[in-house]
Amino acid sequence: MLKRISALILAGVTALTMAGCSGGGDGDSSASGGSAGGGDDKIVMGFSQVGAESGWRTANTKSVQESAKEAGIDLKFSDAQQKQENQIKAIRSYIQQKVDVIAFSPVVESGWDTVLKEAQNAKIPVILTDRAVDSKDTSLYKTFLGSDFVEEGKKAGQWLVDEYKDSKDTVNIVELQGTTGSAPANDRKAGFSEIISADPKFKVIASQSGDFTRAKGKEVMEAFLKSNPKIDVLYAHNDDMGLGAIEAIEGAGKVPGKDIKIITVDAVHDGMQALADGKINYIVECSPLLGPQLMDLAKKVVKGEQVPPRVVTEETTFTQEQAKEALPNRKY
Ligand code: GYE
Repeated sequence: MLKRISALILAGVTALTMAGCSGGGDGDSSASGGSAGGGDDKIVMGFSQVGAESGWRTANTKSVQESAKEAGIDLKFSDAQQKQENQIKAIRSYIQQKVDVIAFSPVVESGWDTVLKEAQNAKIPVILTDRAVDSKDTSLYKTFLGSDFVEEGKKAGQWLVDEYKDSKDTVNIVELQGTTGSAPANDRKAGFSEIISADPKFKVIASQSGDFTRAKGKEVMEAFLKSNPKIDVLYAHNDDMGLGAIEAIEGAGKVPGKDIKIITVDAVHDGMQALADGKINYIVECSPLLGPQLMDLAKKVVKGEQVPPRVVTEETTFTQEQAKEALPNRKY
């Protein structure tokens, strides 16, 4: 008798347990499981891009958009046309839309504290990509992913020091700076200057912004050529300005790469082509392919996981010979 009762109880408990287990999962499981774990919980990222000023930027935008798709992240993208006020507007609209994470590439370094505070108050994590901000309060963003621009400037300066190591003559340098107030313009100038200032034969005789564009690079180089009869070297903070300057140099009847040596930064396709053709002498690489790392960081940040405060991109440099070899396999 007792045996029968306990057997019945056991059977009941088992049945209940099974019912409990299968509650949401049996029969209907695909329906209920589908709605709980499906598309609804996709991470939404608001991304504010600087603009479309250069080949680098175009490659960077493509990398971000493609990687978001691959990572299953819903990307809201806006182009600020090189204007800080447009970026601030975009970030405010992402806050209003309650996105899961905001990423942006700040056009200039200063003036971000207020809007970053607003994102922090709304508990939306922020990731800086490509360019830095000068905010003292580093808790305003989770991490900064991008190149070491000071290092890039130093590499450019070092090439020059090596190239002219056997000469005692003065080397007249003109510099085309990137967008005024931007991290890459500030840092590429500082790194370069630090290296070349060790030898007084190097003289920067003119330095002006070409806003990272080809058109401006050409325009400013034309002015440099008019007011400076002897220019030995051009240091351009990106390939596009260098390419614009090449047009100006050729227009003035001089041979780029020979009469005037040219160093640039980025290593985008058109720059590498000009390097392989002998019109540029040296390029310091700056990788625009930040998308995959950005998406990984975004996933971690949204989950509340710790991420390193600074993620530096790995980069190299190219001589004319190296450009010829690398060109066929270049993705951008
Ligand atoms: O070098 C330039 C672009 O911020 C690293 O911006 C980037 C720079 C890049 O316009 O071509």
